[in-house]
Amino acid sequence: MKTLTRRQQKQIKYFLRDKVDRQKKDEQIREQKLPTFMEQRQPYIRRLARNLDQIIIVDSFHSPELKPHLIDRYLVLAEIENRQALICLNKTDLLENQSEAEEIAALYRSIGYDVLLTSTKSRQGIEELSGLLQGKRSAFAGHSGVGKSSLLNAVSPELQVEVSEISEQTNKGRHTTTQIKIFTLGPLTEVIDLPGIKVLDFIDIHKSEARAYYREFQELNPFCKFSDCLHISEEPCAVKQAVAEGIIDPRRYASYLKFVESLQ
Ligand SMILES: Nc1nc2c(ncn2[C@@H]2O[C@H](COP(=O)(O)OP(=O)(O)OP(=O)(O)O)[C@@H](O)[C@H]2O)c(=O)[nH]1
Ligand SMILES: [Mg+2]
Ligand SMILES: [Zn+2]
Repeated sequence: MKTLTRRQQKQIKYFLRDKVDRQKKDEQIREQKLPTFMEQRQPYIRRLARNLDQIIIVDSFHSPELKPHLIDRYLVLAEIENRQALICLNKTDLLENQSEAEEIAALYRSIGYDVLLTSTKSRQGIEELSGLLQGKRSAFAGHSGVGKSSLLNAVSPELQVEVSEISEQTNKGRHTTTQIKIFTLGPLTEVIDLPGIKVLDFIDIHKSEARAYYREFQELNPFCKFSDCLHISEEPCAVKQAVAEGIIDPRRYASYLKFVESLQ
């Protein structure tokens, strides 16, 4: 018999796991227990978000590279859970040209999100970040190595949160924070440091719902010809028209298409 490659073995393993999951899902649907099934499979940040005042979405310039599509997925999460989001673009000291930071900050501000440009090295934005934490429960979310724990240390050095260097080979973080850690900074101020997460699944969201979670699409959605327009191939489409006219940024539209593709 031909021996299977490791890749094939892995594929089979995933397939079986999927199959078990599918059978379980069918059973749950039959027994009307779908919400429980979905709930158990939510990424923990979704469940945590409900107990937060704000989600601080951290990303970094160059090391590791900025991942705008991941920022957008975190924003979707904030929209679904109806939480305040603060985008924190860190490591501005690594930029040769600050206009790169200003440009991406302007994009998100134009949609209506708060954006802070920070650096734990030059301390840009740290006082402001500290101010925005006061009186709230916030969690720092983002992929590994972007500087979530370092930002906490910059705000409150006495916390002495563990951080480590980016891997030189991969230019990625080393998953230094492995557990959720809650710190109390004042009587009403709590901050939560999260392990790096770069995969955010939305198993309970249907493709047709995606358009509700891209904030700048919301006011255009009713003007598409079809009330359930996905803004992909339907015509006429108010969102596609807004992209063509430069009202919606093509990067956000591309990220939306990728997001829809990733859904059921
Ligand atoms: N140049 C520069 N480096 C930074 C900055 N902030 C953090 N770093 C460095 O980035 C590396 C990773 O920082 P961490 O704080 O451990 O990152 P993290 O997001 O907590 O990573 P995980 O815990 O793995 O999710 C460390 O070497 C930090 O010194 C910054 O503003 N500028
Ligand atoms: Mg960390
Ligand atoms: Zn449309």
